[in-house]
Amino acid sequence: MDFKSLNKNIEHAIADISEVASYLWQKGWAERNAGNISVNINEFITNDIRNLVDGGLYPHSPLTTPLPALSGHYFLLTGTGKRMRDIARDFEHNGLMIKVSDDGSGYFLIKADPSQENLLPTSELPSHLAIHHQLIKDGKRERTVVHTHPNELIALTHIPEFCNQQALNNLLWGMHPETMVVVPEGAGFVPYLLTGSQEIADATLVKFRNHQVVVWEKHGCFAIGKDVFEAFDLIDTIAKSANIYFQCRAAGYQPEGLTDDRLADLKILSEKFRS
Ligand code: 2HA
Ligand code: ZN
Repeated sequence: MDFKSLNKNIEHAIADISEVASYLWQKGWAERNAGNISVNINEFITNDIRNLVDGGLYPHSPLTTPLPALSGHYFLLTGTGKRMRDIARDFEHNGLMIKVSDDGSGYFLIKADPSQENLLPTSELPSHLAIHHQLIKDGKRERTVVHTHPNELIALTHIPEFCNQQALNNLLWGMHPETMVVVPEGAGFVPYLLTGSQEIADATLVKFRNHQVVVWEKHGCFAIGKDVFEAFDLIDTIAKSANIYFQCRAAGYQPEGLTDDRLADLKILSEKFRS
């Protein structure tokens, strides 16, 4: 099944994933198979293509936690063990579609090329689906989740002082005016937990109630957006702040940062942009 030919919306969603996958690789945030992307494409599955897609369903895999609000929803996902740089040039051999079962207890696989037996969903599927489930339950507009390994953010969480959400955000906001404008609620911080586990998915989910971007200690970060570009921009913005901090430190000084008054003005500005 040629995913791109299903309809224009799905074709665009795949082109967007591929473009952001190439940014992640170029940024140096996607070593080997690092990172993963998911997009809820349910609104793009029209009745005329539903039968076609459902004709290609593979056996059902159970979910650890049932996700009733995602019942029958379709997703585009990057494949486990696949390289971002390969996803960028060929989504259909490095990514796949899933459909959550009608009772939300599991999911079916849909592959562009069914002979690819090793093509399975990202190892971070529990976190991705838990976030999508909450977005739908809460009536939010975001439909994409991006996970990547930005060196500068990982490096910050190797400094015990910044393994604290308030201290981390004070630093990120203080390094660059744009960060307060783009991420006024700050980044959520999840202390170190085993990658791919339900525990890290649950801890991440709690943070996405009040944040658009979440940093995982000594691992990387997750962001949500209405499209993959919005999610990428959030990560790019906080990573830039972290970079500025390290550039100052590498040049031999402690950066001054923005004062509380300046940050308060920027917060007002961000509210104006959002209203
Ligand atoms: O896809 O990034 O967190 C590999 C990972 C796991
Ligand atoms: Zn990761």
